[in-house]
Amino acid sequence: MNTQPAVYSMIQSMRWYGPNDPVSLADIRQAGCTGVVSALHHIANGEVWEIAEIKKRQDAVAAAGMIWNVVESLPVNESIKTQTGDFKQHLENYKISLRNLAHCGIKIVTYNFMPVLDWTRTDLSYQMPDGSKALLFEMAAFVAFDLYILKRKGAGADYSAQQIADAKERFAAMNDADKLLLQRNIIAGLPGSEESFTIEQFQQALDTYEGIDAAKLRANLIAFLREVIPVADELGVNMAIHPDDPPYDILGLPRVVSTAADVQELADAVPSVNNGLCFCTGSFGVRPDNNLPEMVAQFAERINFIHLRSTRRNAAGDFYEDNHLEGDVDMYGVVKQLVLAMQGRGVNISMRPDHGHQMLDDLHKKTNPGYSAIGRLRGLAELRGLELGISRSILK
Ligand code: DNO
Repeated sequence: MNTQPAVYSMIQSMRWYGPNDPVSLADIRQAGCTGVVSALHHIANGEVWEIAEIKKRQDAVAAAGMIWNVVESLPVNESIKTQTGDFKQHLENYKISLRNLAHCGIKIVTYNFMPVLDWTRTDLSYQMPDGSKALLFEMAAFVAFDLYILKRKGAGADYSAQQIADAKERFAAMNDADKLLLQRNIIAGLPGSEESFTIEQFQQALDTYEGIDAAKLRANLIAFLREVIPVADELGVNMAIHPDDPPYDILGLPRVVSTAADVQELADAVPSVNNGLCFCTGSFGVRPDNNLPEMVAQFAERINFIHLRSTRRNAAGDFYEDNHLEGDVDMYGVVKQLVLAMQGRGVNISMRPDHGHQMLDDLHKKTNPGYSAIGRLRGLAELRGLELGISRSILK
């Protein structure tokens, strides 16, 4: 008889953008993954994901010897976030897509509730000392975009005199190509973002949030959860909201999934554990007031999906994506809490190494920013070793 207690561990997964992804499913499998995180990016935001389309993606992943275990993302239409226009129809569509996914056996669904923009960076090829390239959020460049390219009304009131002076100096040093690139980086849509804008379209999108403050956005999010979580409960689907990246208001837009208190409010409003979290260390970790290991312990029962990466910040508010085990994130503390959470719940939770540096051979290839093969492979390999070491030493 086997008397060894079961050891629960993270299900190693990687994001795959579909057939156009320069990283192949075979690459992902060779990285050691059993899970593939994917979305039907070719279906317009807000449209129903039909079973046939879901099956096609699922079959492609299965043919490569893996499982499509997590949807990232089933996007929430802007009309739902603002509660305007045809939002009720979009809510219905969302529920139908969830039913169709559950019908196919895909039961972890990630989404976010960030207004207009998804994740945001200013520089997608920030040179690291070792020659690899990372993603950077540089505050002075971001403020310069807001004040001098977007020229958002009232933007000046959102920044300190120092931030404005830094932005002015930064902008003065940019040539036209730099300005265009900065604009593109911020609003043309990073991989996985569902939207891409010109400056005019972007301003129009911002205008739709006039009068929507954090309280209103949170109320709209809770209204969304009250509609969707009962359906998830019925289907056995684990929803996983992705935190704001970066985790604070930007460009006058409120953000309401940035801190432990934010998450707790959502949990209190809709207690089902299917109202869960995508625990993204790279997003939460940008704020020094987020204690990540403590947050894992606090939300252990509702962490339905995990993104592991690290950032390094400075006093000016810049941050770049560091190696997975370096930077400001206490990755040891986080993984230890995750190992404990999984044993406590008796589940394996899906995890993907989030982003990675563009390095080695990938420096000469076209890659999706943050989603090159080798950088993520390095991250995954390090995280896998960290987890094994922790489990072996604490689970006697
Ligand atoms: C960035 C990603 C995000 C994430 C969405 C989830 O790399 O983590 O784009 O997929 O915010 O809805």
